[in-house]
Amino acid sequence: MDNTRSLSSISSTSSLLFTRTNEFYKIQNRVKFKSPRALSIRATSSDSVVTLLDYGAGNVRSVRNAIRHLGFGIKDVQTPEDILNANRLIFPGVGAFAAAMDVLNKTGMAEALCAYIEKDRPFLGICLGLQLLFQSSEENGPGVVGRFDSSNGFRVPQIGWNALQITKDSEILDDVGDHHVYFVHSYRAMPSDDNKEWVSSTCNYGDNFIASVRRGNVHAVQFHPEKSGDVGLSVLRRFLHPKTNIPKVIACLDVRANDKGDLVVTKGDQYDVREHTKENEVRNLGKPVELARQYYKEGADEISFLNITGFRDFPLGDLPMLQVLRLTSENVFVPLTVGGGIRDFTDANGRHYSSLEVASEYFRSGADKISIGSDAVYAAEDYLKTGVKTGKSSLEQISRVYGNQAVVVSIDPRRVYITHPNDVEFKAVRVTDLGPNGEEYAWYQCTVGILCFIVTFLFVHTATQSDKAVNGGREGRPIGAYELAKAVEDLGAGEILLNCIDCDGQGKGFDMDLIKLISDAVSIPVIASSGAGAVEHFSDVFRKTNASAALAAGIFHRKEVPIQSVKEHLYKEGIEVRI
Ligand code: 1PR
Repeated sequence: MDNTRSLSSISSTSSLLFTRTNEFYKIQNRVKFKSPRALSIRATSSDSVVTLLDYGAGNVRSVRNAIRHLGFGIKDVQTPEDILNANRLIFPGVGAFAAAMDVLNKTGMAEALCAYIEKDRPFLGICLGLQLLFQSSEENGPGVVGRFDSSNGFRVPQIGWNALQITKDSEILDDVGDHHVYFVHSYRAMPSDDNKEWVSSTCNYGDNFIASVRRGNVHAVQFHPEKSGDVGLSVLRRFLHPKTNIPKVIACLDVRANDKGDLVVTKGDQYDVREHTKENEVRNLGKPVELARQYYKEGADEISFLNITGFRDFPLGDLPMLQVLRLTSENVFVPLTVGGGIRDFTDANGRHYSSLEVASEYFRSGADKISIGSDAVYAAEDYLKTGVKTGKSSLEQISRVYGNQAVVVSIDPRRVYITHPNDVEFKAVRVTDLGPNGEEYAWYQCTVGILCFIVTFLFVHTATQSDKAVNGGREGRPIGAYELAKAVEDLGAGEILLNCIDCDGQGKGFDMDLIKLISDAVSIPVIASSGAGAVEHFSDVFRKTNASAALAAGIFHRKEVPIQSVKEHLYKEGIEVRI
């Protein structure tokens, strides 16, 4: 080791991570909201660009590739200001400690890094990027970095896979468990009483050394996540999609043309949106733009429009829907999601529209995110069959162009009870409430919208009222919600809207078994949907699952429970909300 000062010692206080951030934490701890584990909510990242500090001392190509693979763009640090302006900074330190500090000092990057870390801005140091946070071996004080001792028979450097002992909740290591991660290093930082508060994992190679640290938004790992397979990618993903403590309340407007051709907000019971009268008309609960404005004023954190017949009726033919978006975005200043009918389409004149064109039209009209339902099911089925990402599905194409934060996948599953989890090839859960014949398990079968021609074929000339056909016009597919969620995450979805046909419109609460299953399975945010009937259902879903947001429709449309009441209830329950 040399005597070049570390990042922790170049600032006027002797140890950046120990001293200054302690103050920060004292302040944070005064915040009055409770933050139970179940409230560790993931936010959608509005920023899909990561700042990378590559000071040119070595090859960080794999880190770049891994970041891009996860759907993020890269901005390279050119000046110290780039560090200060970063929203999310990755520092894959390479080379020797002394040489690295030398470059960082000469370029003014070291000071900028200190200032950045001191402000608790999101930071991930990798390998040397961890060691540089510590004081070097020649200095006194906590966090000493030194060379491995080779006298005890261990070869130095350590080059290979090793397991971690996780010592505290670090968020980014949530998927690591017993999996091995890849190390290549001769020096390591040693755990001590002084640094035990922020060591999040250790590893043993001759002796116990620090494998990762976490202090607020500042993370650093000694191993190489970009070389550690899927589990390493999950570490990067969890850093890029951080958890926050602010769950969202989303108002959903299911829209469709009624039988007179007017675009209305409707709402089904288990997806049946028709009144049970002689006329059997589409239930009409109001006008889309007006309701969206009202919910925005009442405090909705996001608004979703689902064009529920879009899959069978080409959505670009549905110009009123684009108009709804344009008008709503004029004075509704929260994120707008629009879904329905996002797929490749050839119209009656033989003109082909790609799903990307359909999505682009939605974005141009004011949508912040698009939501894909049926087409994502087909894409996931193909992907699971072949194991190949073709890059051609609507999901992949749109997330490649607009970023994965702009792509929601809407899942519409139906509960199928079984007596034993091995009865199906899909992931099953033990259900909280037994099935009609005492079944203890269920799997969640995904469904898709039925295309026009199929309905026409089956129900001669009833295409315009295909939802009069069974099951709200939906067809079950040979894929479970769990398998779909994992597959679409791989294909580039940035968020999951998790509906449940059985609970839709029932007002009895969300399907906790389903939401727990999916929100634990993926690391992208999950929106719990279907079944909200009372304010307690919202606090329940945030406490008992890892859902990032809860969506409701009927109770808002029927004015049974205003959005403010939901927010007030969550606040009273100690759940942080945007007021
Ligand atoms: O398949 O890409 O065209 O997308 C179609 C979209 O339309 C999907 O997102 C699908 O969920 C939705 N959809 C299709 N048919 C219906 C229907 O109701 N017949 N609506 C439908 C889905 C479900 C929720 C609903 C919640 C909350 N609506 O989003 O708002 O269940 O309701 P609640 O609080 O009243 O219980 P594609």
